[in-house]
Formats: sequence, C-alpha cells, structure tokens
Amino acid sequence: MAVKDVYQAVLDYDEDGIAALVEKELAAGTDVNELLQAGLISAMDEVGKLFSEGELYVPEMLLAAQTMKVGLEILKPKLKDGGAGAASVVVIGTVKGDLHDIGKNLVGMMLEGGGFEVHDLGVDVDSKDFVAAVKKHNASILGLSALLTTTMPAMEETVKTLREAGLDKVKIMIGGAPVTQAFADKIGADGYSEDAPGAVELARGLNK
Ligand code: B1M
Repeated sequence: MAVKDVYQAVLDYDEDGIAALVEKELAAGTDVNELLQAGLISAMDEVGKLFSEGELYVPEMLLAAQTMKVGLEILKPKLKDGGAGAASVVVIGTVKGDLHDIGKNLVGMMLEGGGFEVHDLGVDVDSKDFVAAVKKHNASILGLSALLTTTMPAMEETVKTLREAGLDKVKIMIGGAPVTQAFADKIGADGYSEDAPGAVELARGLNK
C-alpha cells in the first residue's frame, strides 16, 4: 500500500476501488495533504498532460475526474478541519440561457482535482446569482462557461455586473467552444482556456 496506488487508481479509472485505497492510507496515518497532492492532484495533472498530448480523450478524462472525485469526497471533511490548509475558492457555472454543462462539469472536476474548492452553480445562471455566490463563498475566481454564440453576451453582462458590484479583485476566467482569447480580452475577463486542463493551469496563474 502506498500513495502511488491512489495515484494509479485515478489513472486506471478505478472508481469502485479508490475509496478503499484512500481509507487504508488514512488509517495507516498518511498525511491528508500528501494524499491530496501526490495521490489525486498529481494524477489529474498527468491526465491533463496526456489529454493535451492527444493520448486521452474527453470520455477518459471524465472517468478519471469521476474517480478522483470519489477520493476527494473522503478527504474533503479532513481538509476542512484545516489539515491541508484553506483551498482557493472558485465559483463556476454556465451563463444565462445556456444549458450545456458537460465541459463546465469537467472543468469543475479538474479544478477540484487541482486542489481548488469549487462551487458549481449549474446551468442557465443569472449574472446576479453569480455575484451573490462569489460574495457568499468569498471566491477569488469566477469561472464562466458558454457553448452558444447567442449566450456569449451573457458572459459580458456577468463581467459587468461583477465589476459594478465592486468585486474588482475577483479574477474571471471564461471558456467554451465558441469562446476565444480575443473575446475574453474584449469583455474584460482575466483569462481564457481552451480546455479543462488548461483551466487548472490558468486558475493557478490567476491566483498568484
Ligand atoms: Co448543443 N449546441 N444545443 N446541446 N451541443 C452545440 C454547442 C453546437 C455547436 C452544435 C452544432 O450545431 N454543431 C450548437 C451551437 C452553435 C453555436 O451557437 N455556435 C448547439 C446548439 C445550436 C444547441 C441548441 C440551440 C439546439 C436546439 O435546441 N436547436 C440547444 C440549446 C439549448 C440551450 O443551451 N439553451 C442545444 C442543446 C443541447 C443538448 C441539451 C441536447 C446537449 C447538452 C447536454 C448537456 O450539456 N448536458 C447538447 C450538446 C451535447 C451539444 C454538443 C453536441 C456537445 C457539447 C459538449 O458537451 N462537448 C455541441 C457540439 C459540439 O461541441 N461538438 C453542441 C463536450 C465538452 C467536453 O466540450 O463543452 O466544448 P465543451 O467543453 C470543453 C471546452 O470548451 C472547455 O473545456 C471543456 C473540456 O475540455 N470549456 C471551458 C468549457 N467551459 C469552460 C470554462 C472554462 C474553461 C474552459 O473556464 C471557466
């Protein structure tokens, strides 16, 4: 038994087996932070790398993220005890009028795998609800997803509403198939990512 087994379980998409491996490691006294970093986060980093290299595709990435989530649920209460320090908070959702959530869910799961505390507001989220959630959770990053060209203006509206609420320090990252870096620049978002692994890297950079 070793943390390496937890890491390997994520890469093997062993959703049924990972809980027992994590529990065993905790019972053996392994540090929660080490389990999170070397077990779950490193594995998701590797998954992200393999995806970028074209070795893995979206279905495999979803399976790995789902497996990681099972392990993370066991660690979460212990992380909240302060065992591994406070995680940076991200509020994420799909903007108003848009019901697509597969990519957004993947981004949320990868961010969790990357060590962020994620509050997912779901789909068809009004700009005012984004702002309320950012305040409620004291988020440092707001993530917006849109899959329709017709809902991209809702991203701009959300950026505007957040800034008007005086939340200037909150970083806004956006993504989704029709979204581009040029659009992010145009609406005053702080960053854009083409895919889920890139979103984790972007969030880490925005948080510095
Ligand atoms: Co819709 N749909 N859809 N759809 N749908 C698209 C997006 C479309 C391109 C299909 C097409 O015509 N070729 C087209 C949009 C055209 C456009 O605007 N340019 C379209 C349309 C038109 C529609 C409807 C209007 C159809 C209709 O009813 N006439 C309708 C709209 C409903 C609404 O939202 N109001 C509609 C409905 C649906 C379903 C409900 C049936 C279903 C969604 C189910 C769900 O999400 N739960 C659906 C689906 C599945 C698709 C396609 C086929 C697949 C989208 C997907 O999940 N991709 C899509 C065509 C396509 O993209 N091939 C299409 C997989 C996912 C992993 O990728 O979401 O791109 P993606 O996410 C990536 C990146 O974009 C990025 O990372 C993710 C992972 O790497 N990313 C972020 C995403 N969010 C990010 C946020 C970040 C950072 C990165 O930071 C915060």
